[in-house]
Amino acid sequence: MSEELEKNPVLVDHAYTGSEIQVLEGLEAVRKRPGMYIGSTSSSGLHHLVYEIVDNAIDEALAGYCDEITVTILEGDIIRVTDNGRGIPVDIQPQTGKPALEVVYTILHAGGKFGGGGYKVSGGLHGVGASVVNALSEWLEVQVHKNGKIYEMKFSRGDVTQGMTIVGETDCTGTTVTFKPDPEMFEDTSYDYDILHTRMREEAFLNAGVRITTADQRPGQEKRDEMHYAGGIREFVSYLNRNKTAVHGDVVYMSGEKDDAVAEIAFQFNDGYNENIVSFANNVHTPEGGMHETGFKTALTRVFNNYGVQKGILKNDDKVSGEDCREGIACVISVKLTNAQFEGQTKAKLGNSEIRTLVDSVVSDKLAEYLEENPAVGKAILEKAMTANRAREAARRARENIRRKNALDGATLPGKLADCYERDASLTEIYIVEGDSAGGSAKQGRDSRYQAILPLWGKMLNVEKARADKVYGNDKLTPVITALGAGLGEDFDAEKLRYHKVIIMADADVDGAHIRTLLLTFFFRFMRPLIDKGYVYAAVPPLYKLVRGKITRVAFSDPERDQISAEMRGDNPNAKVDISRFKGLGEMNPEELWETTMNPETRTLKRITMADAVRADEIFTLLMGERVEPRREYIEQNASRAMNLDY
Ligand code: TSJ
Repeated sequence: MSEELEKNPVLVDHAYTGSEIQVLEGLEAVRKRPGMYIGSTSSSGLHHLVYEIVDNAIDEALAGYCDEITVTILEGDIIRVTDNGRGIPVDIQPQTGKPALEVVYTILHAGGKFGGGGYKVSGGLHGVGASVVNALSEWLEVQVHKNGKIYEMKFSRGDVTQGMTIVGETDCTGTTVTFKPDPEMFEDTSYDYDILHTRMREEAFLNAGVRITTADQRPGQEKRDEMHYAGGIREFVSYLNRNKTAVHGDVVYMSGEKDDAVAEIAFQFNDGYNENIVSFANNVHTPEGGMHETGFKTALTRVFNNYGVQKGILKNDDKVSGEDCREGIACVISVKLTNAQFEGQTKAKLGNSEIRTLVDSVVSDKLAEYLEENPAVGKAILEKAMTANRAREAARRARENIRRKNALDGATLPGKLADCYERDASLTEIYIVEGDSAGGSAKQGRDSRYQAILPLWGKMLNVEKARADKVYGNDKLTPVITALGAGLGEDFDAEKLRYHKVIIMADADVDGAHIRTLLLTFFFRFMRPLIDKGYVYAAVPPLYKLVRGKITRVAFSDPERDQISAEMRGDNPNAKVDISRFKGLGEMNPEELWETTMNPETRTLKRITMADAVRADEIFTLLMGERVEPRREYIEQNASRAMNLDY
């Protein structure tokens, strides 16, 4: 940042920032505590930089001046974002004596998403976040097409390296920002195209009519996707159901507003058993739900019960529960409001109670009306809820039977479990291991003070294709349930967990990925808090063993193998390093398994998170659902890499 600004932080009262007075700090603060501004400096923070920039282009679209946004990953993990809006203002601001463009990039606007305070709404604060991205970029360049001219400005780590310059003429308008995230600030600066693509697809659904293109131009991984959804969140719902069978033709859509807030809801039921509600507040995903989801759920249950009684489908005393009403729903809720309060550990839950009232009244009025006009839809959904109700009753009876037999309450631990001595769950780990031979090595190699081993063998139940009553009492899943000791489904109680690290250890091949997916599906559907609390991990076994004389080392990837091999050869180009591929966990002896995959000092664990429920559900459905073709495609495309559920 410029000398003068650093010594003399200014107060800008707006020009285009709306009414509030912004308290400004220097960009140094951003480099000192990046986590405060972008959440973290891990992969999620790195991707966040892109969202911050894109948000500004989206605001321009919401203001009605832009309908095309392109996000490109260039060679070297450089990001370019372009829009066809009016172009960031370039005129000199009276308060600072600087071009507005420079102010946007060099002055930190307080009140960002992570810095506390609220969140901007469409047409509100432009340029929020641009300075943060600038501060965290090794370099950043911006080009503005406006007034028939092309203006350019360049920065490095927040400092101006080229003041605003006219570099050409143009007959269009728009903004292009190109930046390279600073490797000094991020643990890893490589971008994941799928993550950006998924988030941009969300933005395209949430901002109907805006065409968003993502492109990967890194050599060897070129890709391009154009996303444009005139139907907005209706199309989002169709997308959620794309590999499923819908039980009614049309997506139901409702919207309403009160004061400054608007709510939009779209849903469609499929013939599956899962509930898939994806909610947003001001286009920010709220995976932990909040007031908008609560309002929706309460109203949905009430409307269907009233409707059922009124039409004589539900007899007087019969009631369907909220869960029954939501079985098989795919739903998107999008609310926009001023002063959104994000709560919860990850700020992923909407706290504004006025939104509950708004969503509740929109659903109460509009859904009741819709059902009057579309009785076939009402009947289809209600009958599904009644079936769900009967199945739930059956599951409850099955569960009680088992409970009576004492199988699920932890009193009898599974025979195959090699438990640890420590009783404090916060200190213990359980390795769930595929296959008896790997299980044997793990039992011998472990530290039995705090590591328990549960070998699994044989064919695992695919819970996606089974209703809850089949899961209770399944002989492959019962050992997992009893070993963890916390029950499942509605009865799951994380307080009772016997281990706070649940580590899935499977081979690094397609079969291993399959087992991992089956187990994760099970946790996802029946022990969701386990994933929400971050207790589930995947062990990362090495791929290669390198031996030179008495020295043995292992590598987890091809580049690492090559690097270690070079290191082991050292200055001696003729030295022979013997490289072999681990075919599976079962091949490793107990010491090797301990050293590479189980020793907390040297192992790598990958935490499984559910930040993107859409993406997880997509993979689960694809891999586990009825449709064979998309599953084959997915497996063919992804066979070589481990399943990645991180956002
Ligand atoms: F993040 C950012 F600031 F760098 C950025 C801003 C990045 C990208 C890709 C686009 C933008 C951006 C900003 N696109 N369009 C705008 N528009 C304005 O800033 C703008 C233009 C005209 C007027 C006006 O009142 O005439 C007002 C504004 C806020």
